Amino acid sequence: MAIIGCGPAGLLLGHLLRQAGIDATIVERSARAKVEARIRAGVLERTTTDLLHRLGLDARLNAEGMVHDGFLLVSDGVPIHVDIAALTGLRVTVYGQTEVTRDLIAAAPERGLPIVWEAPDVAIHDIESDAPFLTWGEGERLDADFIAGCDGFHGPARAAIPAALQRCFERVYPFGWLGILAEVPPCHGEVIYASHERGFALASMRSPTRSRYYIQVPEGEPIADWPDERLWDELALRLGGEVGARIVRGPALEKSIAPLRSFVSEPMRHGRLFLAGDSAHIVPPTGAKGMNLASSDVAYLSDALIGWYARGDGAGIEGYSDRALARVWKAERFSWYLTKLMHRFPEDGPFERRMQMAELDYIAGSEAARTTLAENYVGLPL
Ligand code: FAS
Ligand code: PHB
Repeated sequence: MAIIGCGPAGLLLGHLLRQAGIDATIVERSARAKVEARIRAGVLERTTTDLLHRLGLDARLNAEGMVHDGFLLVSDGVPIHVDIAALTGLRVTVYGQTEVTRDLIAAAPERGLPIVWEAPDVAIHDIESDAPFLTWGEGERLDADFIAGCDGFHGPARAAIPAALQRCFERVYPFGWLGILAEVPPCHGEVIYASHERGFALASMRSPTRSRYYIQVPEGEPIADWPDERLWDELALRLGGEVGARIVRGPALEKSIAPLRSFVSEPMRHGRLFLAGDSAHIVPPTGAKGMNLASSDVAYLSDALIGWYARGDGAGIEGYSDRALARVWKAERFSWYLTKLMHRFPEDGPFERRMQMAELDYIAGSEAARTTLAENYVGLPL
């Protein structure tokens, strides 16, 4: 098995296949230090934590992960608690994607999972044959039975599927998320999603002493316009009330703007090539689904490949794309819905704002509405 990309999708797939005794090699464009330094997702649904438990690579997750029973929606300063544990019997764990990646990379040598770092110009060959292969650098080649494109949104795998067979769906949002990571205690014990006249804000964390915050900013906003103090002021305004007043300020360890888009490329398989994770789909991070969708893709794909290698059963492989996409589209819907509910869109007027406020007011008063939110947030069943 040849895997392109050493993010959560590639690493989880590689470890699951190795655990089943299947040879797998990860080929990664970047240096290990760069991959391990990325600040990305923060909330793990059960799909991801179950895989880490199954792999026996959850020691640090169990020791340092923060299990949350719920999250908060704030509408113009008024909090709405969504008690996911009471509503679904399930919880989420706050444990940075950065840490998951580090744990999986650290375990690779002992699990017999080779990672080729800094592989330039990875190219995909003969995926319509039963002997596909990768090439890279100066004459490097990896022959495999299958290739998994776990190479993210900008990798080469998706482009290897013939355009005539590909269907892409995309919504680019007219704003991005300006994120800050700071060594300061969180302002609240749970993740907060705040809807405010001035725009969306999110309060999250990485540990009891390290916080992660975001605010919605117009697309193309220069980060130079956001010195730390201005960002802290805006966060206090948008989170509002007691929570905003409890924000502890500190210097940014990392500050960046991520664009937001919804994107799906169908199918997620062509011949001996499979797509998993961001190579096939992107969600706005509002629903905390990005990394967790990579996990569900990999759960399906590893089951399919194990069936093929162990029993010569091709049903899982044939059904992979449809099965993965059924869950992808439900996560796309939830992420799009929560993004539309919580953000201010430049084209929206007073009526649309009232619709958002009425929806939040309905959620505040309806256990059925909060249950719908909760069961999507904890992750739909595989
Ligand atoms: P990844 O992008 O993580 O990994 C792909 C890997 O492939 C990378 O290591 C890359 O270097 C490698 N690669 C690319 N091209 C290659 C080539 N040609 N040859 C070899 N290797 C190649 N999700 C959330 O749930 N919450 C968040 O807050 C959140 N914030 C995000 C912020 C940013 C800036 C970004 C970009 C994404 C964010 N996401 C978030 C989504 C993110 O977590 C992804 O869903 C997750 O990383 C998906 O994992 P992978 O599919 O493994 O892709
Ligand atoms: C984060 O902690 O980075 C985070 C949490 C929840 C989200 C997105 C990001 O929905």
